[in-house]
Amino acid sequence: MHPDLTERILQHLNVSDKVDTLDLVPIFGEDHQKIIGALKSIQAHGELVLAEPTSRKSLELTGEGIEVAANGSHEAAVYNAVPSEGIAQAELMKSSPNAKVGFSKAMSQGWIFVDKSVTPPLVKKKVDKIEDLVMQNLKAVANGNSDLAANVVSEYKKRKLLQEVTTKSFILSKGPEYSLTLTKLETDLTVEMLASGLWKDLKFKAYNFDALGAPPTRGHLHPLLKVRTEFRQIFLEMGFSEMPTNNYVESSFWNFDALFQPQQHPARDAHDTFFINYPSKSYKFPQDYLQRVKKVHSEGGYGSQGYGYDWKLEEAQKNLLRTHTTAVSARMLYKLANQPGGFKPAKYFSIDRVFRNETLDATHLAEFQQVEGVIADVGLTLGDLIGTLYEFFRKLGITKLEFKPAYNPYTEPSMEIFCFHPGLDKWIEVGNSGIFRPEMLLPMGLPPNVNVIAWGLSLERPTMIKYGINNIRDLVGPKVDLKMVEEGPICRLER
Ligand code: FB9
Repeated sequence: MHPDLTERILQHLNVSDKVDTLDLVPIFGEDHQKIIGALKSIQAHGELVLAEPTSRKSLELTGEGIEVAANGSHEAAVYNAVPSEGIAQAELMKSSPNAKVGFSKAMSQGWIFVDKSVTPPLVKKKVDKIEDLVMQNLKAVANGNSDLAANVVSEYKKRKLLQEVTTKSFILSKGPEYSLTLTKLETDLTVEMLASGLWKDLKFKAYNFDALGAPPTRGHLHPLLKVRTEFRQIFLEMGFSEMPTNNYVESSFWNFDALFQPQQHPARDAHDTFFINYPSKSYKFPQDYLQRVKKVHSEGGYGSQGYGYDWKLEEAQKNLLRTHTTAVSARMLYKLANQPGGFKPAKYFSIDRVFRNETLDATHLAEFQQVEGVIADVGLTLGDLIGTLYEFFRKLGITKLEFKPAYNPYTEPSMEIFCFHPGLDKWIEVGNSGIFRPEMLLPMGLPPNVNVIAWGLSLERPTMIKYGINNIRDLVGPKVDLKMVEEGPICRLER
């Protein structure tokens, strides 16, 4: 807005009682929107001006009308395309984009005719020259001075050369606080103004309650944490309690031996597991339980033949970064079996980091967050596990599941879980599951009629799918774009 436009409006009202803002356009040589902006600025200073809304209808050229005003009517174009010797109608139709309309108008004007005395019939000129009134009339309208007859306006509107527009404007007149100049509006009420009483003579800018505040700088939750919250909510809704997973360092005993995973199993090799140099060993184990674990590995028991190898304490003492949260599940189940008052059914879950010395690729790092659910109760069956999985994944918006037999050292039977993901429109692996083996549960002291069903999945895979991230390094690690964290939408897993 031109800075003195407000004063020009005030000065204009000093010499004329009323004026329509639209009539100021040619006077000020300014766009109507700029004049309205200046009016709003004046109104913010008080009732200097009264502005009564009004509107007026006016004619305006359409896009096609502007084209005709510049280049002539369609009928004139067709007339000018007819050579002195005449032209076949089909040829004439190709002469201009609107030749069809132009031909019928030129015929009705008597500018051209079809000579059927020759073969083929030819379109010929009927008059030597024409006056293109349509072009002249539209030019007049474009210049703002037209008093076209009503029937002409109606015809041009029908031909979509003219359109009627309603323009809103304001009739301005002096307000009760009229003045030739604008007094500066104060934006801050200061202590000095109050103390001196100066505030009484000042004008203050109206407070804009609709103004948006500056977005406060604040923290943003990482997508993994948003998805973790959703998973946690699902488990809590299903009556599960969260396990204490605040120990990344674990002994081989709890991570492997307690799960009946033999000491020579390849997963226990340094190629797959991160062993800790310091402190390299754990020494505190429940001795009676440890002896039962040693026995079931080396000699068998509880109906199992065991693995028949020389189980070594030193191997079990080795400290490592836990390779799965099932190590925590083992600790919790041992506790459940030996709590005061004896075993009671329980449902546990965990969501936390696990570490594997794996080959890194676009979707795998040396660590991931494992999600695990565990249910311990009398007489649980594979059907209970399958039913629980259907309910768990239903809460993730997944209803089509398939199960594939699999192998885990600590569960039998075991199943890989697949789902048809509607968003990806394909079957994908979504986890692993099984029933913990008796060789794991009975040495803990759990009653023989108690079964424990469990399943696991990762947090990264659903997060990457949910947030459309293809490379794990765009989700976690030093190369993550913090804008992704800041702008990531809230997480609704079921949608
Ligand atoms: O998370 C996995 N896939 C997945 C999960 C959810 C999802 O989106 C939800 C539908 C909305 C999409 C995909 N997987 C398990 C399958 C694969 O991604 C797999 O390639 C990677 N697996 C990890 C381990 O790989 C070394 C995912 C991780 C995994 C695998 C098994 C368990 C836990 C995590 C387990 C277990 C278990 C079994 C029995 C008893 C107790 C625990």
